[in-house]
Amino acid sequence: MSLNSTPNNYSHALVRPPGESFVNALAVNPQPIDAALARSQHAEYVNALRETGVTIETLKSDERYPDSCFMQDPAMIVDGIAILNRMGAPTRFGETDLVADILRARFETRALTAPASLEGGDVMIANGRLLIGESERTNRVGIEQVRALLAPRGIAVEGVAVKGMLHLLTDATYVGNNVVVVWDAFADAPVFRDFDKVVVPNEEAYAANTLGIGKYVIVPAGYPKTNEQLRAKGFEVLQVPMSEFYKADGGVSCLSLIW
Ligand code: CIR
Repeated sequence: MSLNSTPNNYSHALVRPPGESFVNALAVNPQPIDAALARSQHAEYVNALRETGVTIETLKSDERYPDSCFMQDPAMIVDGIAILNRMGAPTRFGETDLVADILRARFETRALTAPASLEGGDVMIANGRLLIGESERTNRVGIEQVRALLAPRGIAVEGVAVKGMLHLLTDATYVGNNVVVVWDAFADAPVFRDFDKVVVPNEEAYAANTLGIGKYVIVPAGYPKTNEQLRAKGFEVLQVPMSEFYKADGGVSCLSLIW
């Protein structure tokens, strides 16, 4: 069976603008965050999403959860079912409940259970393959639970060791047409062998996190070498200012729960 056709045919995105508490978002190297600027950057992100033609549903900010604008993490939609993840970061635990009812109303759902941990930032759906990073946020039990859930549907899960970065998608994203955008240091990983690659140079490492929708790729603004390669492969590049989300270790894929 095919998990995803070529190009990435997404039609829906759920987003949640950052609240005031976004200034307290998790970060490996915390820097002062401007919440108002983050909100205006988020609005530009939503404009870019709109340009791709997806239907956008915007949820209310939730001050209890500083990181809850990163909608990619608490759930994932695979093969028409919604999997409710069990977050790896304790301060983000309640975020799954925030999206559970919305997803139950639209999808058949499954929930991961303790001691699993798994965040959507570790999940790459790519040309009929489902790669899941084993990272500080996603453990082997989480990967095994997804594997067991999807095996009856004929979907195989490939585990990928993730070291020195937050999530698998921090440094590699699938944009459709068999193209993976991958940070140079990670580009030779055997798991990417069969993909066509946009190799992101070290000085543009943040640009490895992208969001490919149809002929478009949403990217953080200011990374010309990556953009040039994407255009050479026929994609239309939509740039979004992301300085405040960068400070919170999040990128453009992280801001949407997409299907
Ligand atoms: C966190 O550490 O959980 C957030 N500050 C960043 C989450 C980024 N999400 C993603 O890559 N999918």
